[in-house]
Amino acid sequence: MSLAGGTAHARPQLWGILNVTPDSFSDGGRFVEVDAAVAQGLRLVAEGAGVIDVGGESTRPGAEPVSPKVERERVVPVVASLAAEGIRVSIDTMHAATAAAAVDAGAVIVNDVSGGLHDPDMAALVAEVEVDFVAMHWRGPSDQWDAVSSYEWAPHDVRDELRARLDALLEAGIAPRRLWVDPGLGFAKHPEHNWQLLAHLAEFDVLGARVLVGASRKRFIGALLPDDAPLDERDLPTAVIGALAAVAGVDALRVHDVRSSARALDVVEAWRGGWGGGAA
Ligand code: PMM
Repeated sequence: MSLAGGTAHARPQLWGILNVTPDSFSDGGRFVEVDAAVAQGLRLVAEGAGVIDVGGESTRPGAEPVSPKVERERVVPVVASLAAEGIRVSIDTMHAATAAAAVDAGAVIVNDVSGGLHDPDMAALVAEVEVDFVAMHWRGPSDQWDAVSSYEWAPHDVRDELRARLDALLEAGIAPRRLWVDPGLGFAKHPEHNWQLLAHLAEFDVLGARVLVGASRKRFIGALLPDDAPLDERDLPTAVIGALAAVAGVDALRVHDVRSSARALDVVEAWRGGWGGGAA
């Protein structure tokens, strides 16, 4: 990530979210489910996603945990089909066994919301298979959030905790160029923490890793809207956040609605006279 307001930004990559959970593709049998997921992944790529982030376990507060076996059965056929189409696939999992199966099926990024803390085998696995690794800021599962969501100053606390994570991941043998960080918006964070993190994304520059931000449709965005606003009304504020994060120099945005975020990045590009900050 380059310095906020600096000149050498590349256009952030859009990572399209593909949740392969029964509630996201509810009707029909297994094949319909896989086909629908693959079709959705292809659609997101057509709209501008450079990566498809496939997840088989919801991390939302109150969601039922699934076994790594069920998670694998959900995601592997989808990962394999998308990878076979030449798409860069990320696997969103906290389980090393799921990550291993997904990488076998063609995934090139492991996105772990626990940053390798949940599964003690994760870091060694990622080091061995030599793929990119997203270390998201995490303070534990959602049933513990009440007890762990206080911060002295979120941007510094999160930065320092991510630095400790990166040290451990490097120690486990993951190459520095493979590492990404993510502030983990909404994970053990109150709305004000999320906004503070977004307003101070440049704090993460010092970590020397690429930065991914996942604000898409999160509850703290919903808090800006009327109570009865449907979920997709969060896409416009999500895209605005993406534009501002792009100006701050982030490397990737994880979003549900790729189309609106791609348009927002087009605006940033036009405004700046092209990525790299050419003269107006
Ligand atoms: N958020 C969710 C799931 N996975 N991964 C990363 N790296 N960053 C995030 O912010 C993140 C994530 C939860 O959101 P969803 O339920 O909308 O997928």
